[in-house]
Amino acid sequence: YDTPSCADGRQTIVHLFEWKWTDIAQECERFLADAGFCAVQVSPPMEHAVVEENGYPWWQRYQPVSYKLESRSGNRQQFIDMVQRCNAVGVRIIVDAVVNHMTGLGRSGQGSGGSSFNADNRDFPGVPYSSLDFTPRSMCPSADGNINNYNDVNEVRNCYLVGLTDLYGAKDYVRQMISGYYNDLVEIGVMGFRVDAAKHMWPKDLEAIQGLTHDLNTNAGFPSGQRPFFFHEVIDQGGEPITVDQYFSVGRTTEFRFGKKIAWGINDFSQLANIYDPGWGMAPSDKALVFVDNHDNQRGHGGAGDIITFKQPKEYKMGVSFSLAHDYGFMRIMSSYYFDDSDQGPPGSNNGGSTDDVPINADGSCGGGWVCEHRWNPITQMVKFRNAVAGTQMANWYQEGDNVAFSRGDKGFFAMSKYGSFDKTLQTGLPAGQYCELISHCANKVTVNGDGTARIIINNSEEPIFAICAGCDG
Ligand code: ARE
Ligand code: CA
Repeated sequence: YDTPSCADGRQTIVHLFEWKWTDIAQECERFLADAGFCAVQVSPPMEHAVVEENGYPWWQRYQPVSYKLESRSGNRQQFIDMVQRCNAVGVRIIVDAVVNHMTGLGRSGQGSGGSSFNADNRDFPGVPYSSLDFTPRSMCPSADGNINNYNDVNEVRNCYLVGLTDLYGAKDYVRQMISGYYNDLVEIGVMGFRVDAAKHMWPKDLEAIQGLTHDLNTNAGFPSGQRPFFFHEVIDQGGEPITVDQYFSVGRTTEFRFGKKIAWGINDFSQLANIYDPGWGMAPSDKALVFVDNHDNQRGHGGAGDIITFKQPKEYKMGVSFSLAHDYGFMRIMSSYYFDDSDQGPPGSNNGGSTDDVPINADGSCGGGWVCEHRWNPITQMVKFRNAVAGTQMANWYQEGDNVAFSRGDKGFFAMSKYGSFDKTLQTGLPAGQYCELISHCANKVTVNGDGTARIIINNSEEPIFAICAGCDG
């Protein structure tokens, strides 16, 4: 479950947060395929609660009403069309799977697909789930039925996360409904799943659900016998009894400590060494799903604090570029929309809860309130670098003050200078020859000498990043 079935050895996924299926299909075709992205993580595609009172917030999509593919991002037919069109150009789809719970208590009415529901009665006829399918109250040790104490494993996994009705994952029927949802998606052609709130599910229940989940669909271009890719959202920053290693048998885990270490390191380059800190309990590279920020911590939700985001563009470009140059973990890029309020939904949501299209400007950037970090020049270019150096080790580490550099085997060399001016001869580990510097799109040409050294010049205060790789033409 650890290995994503990327086409052509691609190495990076992008979270197109709250994008519509029609826009994602176009983005696969017009940008992501050529840019060398492996896959898109899409917002939860199942039917969700419609939360008018908070202005149709983004988080309504984390409150499932049924597993019908009818959401703010589009309907079933549009979802299928997206998966097929993305697969056709070698870009895979990863679904954000919200299966720990259904909607919050107090909610009832109709979901985004028209199914009726009543959370207080634990009644979700669109699945269907009834009161028998939710974790028995007797199994939750907390006084109010909610999770208050993260030091009690039974409380974290058997009580209600912020009032969300908790599914009883030990029950066969619940496992069948969840794996039925997965199998529907696998049949359509998705590659894998981000399991939301996996910390709040028992690993043995996840294992049972996976056991009922089919191999990837060969008609969608996957090799036969290939298992879906699974990564589990487990916020582990040390200090709690639930740790990422408890989930290694069921796939990868989100490594939230990585984003913190990047933020600290961009602030003080001397802290960029030893980004992978096993002493802190960080997942080994082949178990870690890494990211500089995510849709929660960029707006003060789960795991926030000491995180850099698009709101600090220069620092963010450096943080993401360094991460892409590094050899640790499987990398996810965040692609956001601008917001002032942490509840705020995507562009257009104030208009009755719908979502606007993503317009593309003449210079390749996005308009209409969409940030599109994945289209920011250094980030796009470093995705190519990561593909080119895949499988190599880091070497020739150099750090002095606000400058850092390292090589990736004999395939690539990366450097970064916080204040944008650097001029020094360093060992690149590369074969002699002429190389195109990637961030400048080959405006800078670099000569590597016979002994592997090269004069490295950075002269750019906004994008103070340098990268060359074997076979990369800019
Ligand atoms: C919303 C409202 C609530 C309301 C609830 C029910 O905000 O006030 O009670 O609805 O009606 C997202 C939002 C929530 C939102 C929810 C449902 O973030 O605000 O609640 O959707 O609409 C913990 C979990 C972790 C979780 C984070 C947010 O462990 O799994 O909290 N992250 C995922 C998603 C979120 C999503 C959900 C789960 C729910 O990525 O986007 O919530 O599906 C410490 C602990 C962490 C803990 C963290 C925050 O760091 O170690 O484990 O994370 O504190 O409490
Ligand atoms: Ca649970």
